[in-house]
Amino acid sequence: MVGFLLGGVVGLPRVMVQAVQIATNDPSLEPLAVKMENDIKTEMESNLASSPVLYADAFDQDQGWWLKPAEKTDFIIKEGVLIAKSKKAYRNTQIYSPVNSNDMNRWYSVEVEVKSTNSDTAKYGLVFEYDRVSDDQLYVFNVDIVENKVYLRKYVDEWVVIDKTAAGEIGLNETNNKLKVVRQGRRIKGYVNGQLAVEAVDISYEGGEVGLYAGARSAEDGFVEMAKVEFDNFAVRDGRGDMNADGVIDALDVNLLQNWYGK
Ligand SMILES: [Ca+2]
Repeated sequence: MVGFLLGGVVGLPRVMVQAVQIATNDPSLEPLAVKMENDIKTEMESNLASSPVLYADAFDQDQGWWLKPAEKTDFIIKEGVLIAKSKKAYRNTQIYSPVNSNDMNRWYSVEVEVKSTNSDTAKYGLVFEYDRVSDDQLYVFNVDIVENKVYLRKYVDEWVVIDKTAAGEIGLNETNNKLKVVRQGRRIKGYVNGQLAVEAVDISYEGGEVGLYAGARSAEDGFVEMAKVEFDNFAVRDGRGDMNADGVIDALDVNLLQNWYGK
């Protein structure tokens, strides 16, 4: 009976799904609702750590990375790492992987190891949900070494800071840091070396391409111009299979999760 009810709501308008959610107050359905909520909480705590790897890259060879054209920026894959270069003040280098998150229902994670190799003045991080065609949507999760801060930003006609925090324990020159973005429905979380740094509820985009970010600071402000940043062990995990109670993602799961995370 319960299975039939769940299957029956797939594809119905949102208002109908919400009506069914109200109906979970029915005592006969309560155990399922509790089980789903527990599963959701378990998944939230896991931060997709055990989800299957959709794409992994140790940069032993070029698997199809591409540079968003920008003056005085470049990258090279050699000796097992990807090296991003930015040779002009405020030029940010964006390098995209072959992965697009469009199909993952905003339920995935992106992680990488990164270090600056010629100064402590670089910015570096991850880009996600970039739209190559319109070129006007993009999230950036990055460490700013000069400011000693961690940022979560998005581009909607202009740059908007969604969340920021003090950087905490960050390895400086020649020291690897592990960065990770977790997208769970409406929620975005950014981790530095396993510690939650920034968090927000934001669904500006449906999905998009994921990749790497590096930037140089202004020489006029007293910082060196050129940033050289080294990335390794990039991975994207697909969390969709873990997110629901019955092993099959459907419209009810998505709505429950989005509502739960939106609170
Ligand atoms: Ca490597």
